Amino acid sequence: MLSHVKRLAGMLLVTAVLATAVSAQTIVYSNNPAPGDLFVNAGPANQGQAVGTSGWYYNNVRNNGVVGINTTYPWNGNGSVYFNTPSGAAKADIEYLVNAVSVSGNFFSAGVIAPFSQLQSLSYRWYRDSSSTVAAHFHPVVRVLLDADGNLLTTSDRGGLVWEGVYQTVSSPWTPASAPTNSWQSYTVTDSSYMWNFGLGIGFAANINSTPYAYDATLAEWKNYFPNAVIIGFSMGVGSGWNGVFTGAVDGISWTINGQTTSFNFEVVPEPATMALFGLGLAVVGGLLYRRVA
Ligand SMILES: [Ca+2]
Ligand SMILES: [Ca+2]
Ligand SMILES: [Ca+2]
Repeated sequence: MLSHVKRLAGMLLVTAVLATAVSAQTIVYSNNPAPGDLFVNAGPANQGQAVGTSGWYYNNVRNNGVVGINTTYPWNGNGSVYFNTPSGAAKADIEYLVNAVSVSGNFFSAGVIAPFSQLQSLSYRWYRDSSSTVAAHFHPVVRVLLDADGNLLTTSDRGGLVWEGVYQTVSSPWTPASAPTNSWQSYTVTDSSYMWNFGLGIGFAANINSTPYAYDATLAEWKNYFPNAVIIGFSMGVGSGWNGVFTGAVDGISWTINGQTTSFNFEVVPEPATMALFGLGLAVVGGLLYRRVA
């Protein structure tokens, strides 16, 4: 009798420890049960959709771009964020925004995550299916979304910095000409990583340092260039002018700001049948406890 109680207590302790370890990584569930989500917009105007109340949004989707947490390329569980874009102007992103507001169906951040100067690192994982016909260096990018002067009341200085493997000619483990296919790739952006910009009140791919090339400014140089900037979101996505089809996925994004790491795992919401089994399991445990007490 006592041994049973001890064993049960032990199991509960193990469960508690596991729960603590997992909680460092927030799971973002799809809106729909398996096989999950496929958000698509056929029109040319950017459209978005909230992923539950997670703070993540399918966003900037246009020209038959597709994005959704589904089971096509599972990573660390049953799902990941699937992307598919046909050739041309198609685009699809998934973005973490603060107090996001919808403007004609596309979402914009209305809040601040942290001062840009406090961003220490950013990492994510991506997958390129070998069926993709876009140029070999293309893969899902990761972006830091910024308000350059830190004043949210002025919006013409909004934009972001983009990390792309093809520009990491020094630090990349793969040849710039070709992104690996059919396998998950993990990359970490640090102060020495090269990033290029869109928006921020300085145009597209601005050259902010003394070298003639526009794509060789490091994250550290950008932080020095915009000392008052604030982070208003993070973004991952594909497309926009890619000549050819892209099919792939992203998952496992995390960022470290002022010593605090925030991580996400995108998963497909358990099916009702699975939830029923889970409920049955709880009922069995409850029954055992009840009998033990009785
Ligand atoms: Ca996952
Ligand atoms: Ca501003
Ligand atoms: Ca330069």
